[in-house]
Amino acid sequence: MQNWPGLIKAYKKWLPVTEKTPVISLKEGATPLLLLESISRRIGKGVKVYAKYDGLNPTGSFKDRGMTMAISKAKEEGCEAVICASTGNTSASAAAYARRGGMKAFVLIPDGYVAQGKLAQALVYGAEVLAIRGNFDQALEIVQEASKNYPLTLVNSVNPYRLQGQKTASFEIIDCLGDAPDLLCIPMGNAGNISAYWMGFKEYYKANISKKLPKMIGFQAKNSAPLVENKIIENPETIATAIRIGNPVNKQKAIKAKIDSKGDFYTVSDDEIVQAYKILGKEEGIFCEPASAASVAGLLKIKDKVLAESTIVCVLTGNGLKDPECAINNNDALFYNDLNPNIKEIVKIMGF
Ligand code: AN7
Repeated sequence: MQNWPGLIKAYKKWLPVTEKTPVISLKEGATPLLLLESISRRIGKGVKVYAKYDGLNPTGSFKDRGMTMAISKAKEEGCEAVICASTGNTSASAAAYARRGGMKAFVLIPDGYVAQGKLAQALVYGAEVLAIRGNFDQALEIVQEASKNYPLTLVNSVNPYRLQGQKTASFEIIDCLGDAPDLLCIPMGNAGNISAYWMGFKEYYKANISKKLPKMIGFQAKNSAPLVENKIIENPETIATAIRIGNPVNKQKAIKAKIDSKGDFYTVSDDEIVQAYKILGKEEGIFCEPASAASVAGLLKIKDKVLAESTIVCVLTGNGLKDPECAINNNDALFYNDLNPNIKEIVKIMGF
């Protein structure tokens, strides 16, 4: 859409904003819903699988949907500084929107476990980056405490405006498909996004804009799966650093979404994530980050449970460019280097 105004303006009657709310936007939202032919073929049974490619938001992740709302409301309330803990994407998004709104951004990250692209963004967007010797869960405890005691607005997904903004992804899916899908496959970290999607689906359903509600299928990485194992994981580990989270703050909301939608939660191994990541890249032309590939990896894993003729949406939460190290280390490409600049040698390698 050429004159897309950003999601707050596009969906304002569904959002807690008024004429007085200063809209801080980078024209986020309106991301593509792409048919995945290769993945659909792998599932078979006449199933149609789509990707909601939210890695095409302005800072490269779905966090921008929540951040335009959280930062606009913070600005409306006179806030001068925001704070968040982050595995990377929240910090990039918070920094971009806070700075655009003329506010300071303090971001706490687990030192050594944030993908390079995300760290680069937080730095360039002008955040004050505080890397701790600890994991995301510890960082979140600190920012929750700090925001209680100091003039700082917390913009993690405990901030209700975050989920309000993020629910618009469900609206876009229904606006595009004409109804809700049968299954919504989504990676879970802090489980804010699955909760937000469920809220969005319910709102359109209640307003009779959609005729059905999807089953919410959440996926976590195998050694970072507190929601599947139903316990806090003290030392979560996974290649998908975005979802390396052991104690999700939106646990109760996510469990309710699962139960109310008759959905389910599953784990996927790092190998399964990398497998899906590669398929998306080389067969679909879609470069997402490993955490995002967890939704497709999970769907492939549970394909025998999928009903014939279903419509399925997998949420691709972040852009592949966020994590170049993962890309360089996990691909099946033929890469010849240190070649002589000689046409005969070059075409010989090409097989001519
Ligand atoms: C690409 O940036 O928690 O279940 O601090 O970056 O709503 O937490 C990121 C989470 C999925 C999980 N995919 O979403 C952070 C952070 C990507 C992510 C998730 C994240 P939630």
